[in-house]
Amino acid sequence: MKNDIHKLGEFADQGDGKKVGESLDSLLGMLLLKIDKACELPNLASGVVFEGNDLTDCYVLVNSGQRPRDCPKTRVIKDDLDPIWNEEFLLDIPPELTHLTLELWDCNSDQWTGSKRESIGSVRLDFRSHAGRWVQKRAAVNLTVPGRKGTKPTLEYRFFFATSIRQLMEMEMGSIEPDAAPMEGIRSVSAFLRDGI
Ligand SMILES: [Ca+2]
Repeated sequence: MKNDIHKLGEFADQGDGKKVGESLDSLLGMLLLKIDKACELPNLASGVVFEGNDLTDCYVLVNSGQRPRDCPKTRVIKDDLDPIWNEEFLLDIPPELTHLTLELWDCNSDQWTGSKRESIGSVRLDFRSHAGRWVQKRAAVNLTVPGRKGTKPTLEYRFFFATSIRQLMEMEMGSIEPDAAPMEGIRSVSAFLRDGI
């Protein structure tokens, strides 16, 4: 998919309007996902011998059914119950995929004992009903551990699901997030169309 877009960018750079036009409506499934932040997370680091400033070290894993080690993930934010990531992902979406699961994990690698990571909870991301536009969400986290009293843990993210290259281009040209499209190919095509086929 990313190769197709790259090729399209090359057609645009070569000034080949016919090939650009033919490729615009070719079908694809591509998701731009930006994981902004989480709020009010439970503290999975508490209860050990030394508490001090040791808090949950959270990262988010984007699960589309692959093995965990193949899934994209954010960096770990250490000792923070309101972590901010602001990380972007560009994902090829196979036709049979109905949703993604955003999994929140506590990375325990700084502790002396215990398992390497511990589940905090998850959020289901249904992207198919929102094709062709930016969607911004603040979703309740389905916790797998007890929450802190009086808190409602949330995960904030935004996404754009494109089912055609034309949609990707419209996103690029009318983007609310100018930095959210790390695709040179699309930029070339956009510039090409602005100058006229
Ligand atoms: Ca910690």
